[in-house]
Amino acid sequence: MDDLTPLRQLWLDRINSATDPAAIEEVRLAALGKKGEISLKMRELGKMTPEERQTIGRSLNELRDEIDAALRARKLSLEDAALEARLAEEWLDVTLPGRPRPRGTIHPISQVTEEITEIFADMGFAVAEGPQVESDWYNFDALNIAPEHPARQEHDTFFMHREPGDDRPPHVLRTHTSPVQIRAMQDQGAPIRVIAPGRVYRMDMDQTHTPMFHQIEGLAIGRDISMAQLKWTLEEFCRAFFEVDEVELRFRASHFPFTEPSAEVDIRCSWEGGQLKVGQGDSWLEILGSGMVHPHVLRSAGINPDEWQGFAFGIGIDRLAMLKYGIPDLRAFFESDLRWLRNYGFAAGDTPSLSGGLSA
Ligand code: 2U9
Repeated sequence: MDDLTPLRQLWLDRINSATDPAAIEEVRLAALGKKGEISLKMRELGKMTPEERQTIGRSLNELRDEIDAALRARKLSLEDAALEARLAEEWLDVTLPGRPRPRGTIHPISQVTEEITEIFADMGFAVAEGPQVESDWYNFDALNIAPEHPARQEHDTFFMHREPGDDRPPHVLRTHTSPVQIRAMQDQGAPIRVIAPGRVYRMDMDQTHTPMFHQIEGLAIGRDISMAQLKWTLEEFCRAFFEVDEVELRFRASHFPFTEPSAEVDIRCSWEGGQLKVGQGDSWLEILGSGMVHPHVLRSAGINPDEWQGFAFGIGIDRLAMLKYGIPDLRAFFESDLRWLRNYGFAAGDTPSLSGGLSA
């Protein structure tokens, strides 16, 4: 045990051959761990004479310290080398041009749907959804539109295919979102306050019609809900939607099978310089239809009309989007023209909110 030089060389070689931190740890345990070679040798000192213990003990202590220092130094140098390698691999050229802005935009119809939904949600209306393929009962009968009613033809309905010999009435592509409110009343009963935004379908195609378009309908049923509350609700909606302090609405008597009385609603506006200004001027612009829900409709949805009453309204989203954002051509909404979408689309993340600004 007198000459520790070969042992020293052996461990220093092993340390230098270790190429990663795990190998270093392995060498440390084999040399200096509880059962490591150097530790075992130190334990043997106990069996030696005091003279031997003094000389060999000192040499062993020196060797242990040297191996320990070599292990630490090797570990540090391996870590430095690993860091260098990572830095070399992950270098970044900060002089490169920035990434282009994401090109996707929010479609104006999605934006306007969100805006309208936000306004009514703020007034306590929950959002309801339902199927786009409906039975004729939900789309027509429940809404007081009898089979022979001319409204069935007026709606230019798309009928779904039935197998030959299947004489059941065909399903239809819903012509309005009203079936959603029928289902909501059946599910939740009264009182109820919901809005139903979504796609609707009518077989119509010209400058002002597309076979698929978007509606948002509202329904509020309570014990004594009246036309007065309908008027206030719609005024609040228009103020918020058109982002003006004052609006004036005009209710014109109309007829819909599902409401009685019924009214079409116009808003005071001006078209000065070809630009729509809401709340001032001498023109009137029709913006929606509304009325008190017909007792037959309430009864169809399982609600007793002697106990409950309320209002409903229907808004064409596409037309409102055109009016608010000065979009001249309805059909462009559905042509997927990227230049049009870049021009009229909204930045992703600009979620409309009443506190943060609807269209800001
Ligand atoms: C239930 C009861 C009544 C919804 C209503 C209108 C009047 C209306 C049009 C607006 C523009 C359709 O997209 S549009 O062409 N809608 O004029 N909609 S009252 O009445 C309902 C709905 C559901 C259960």
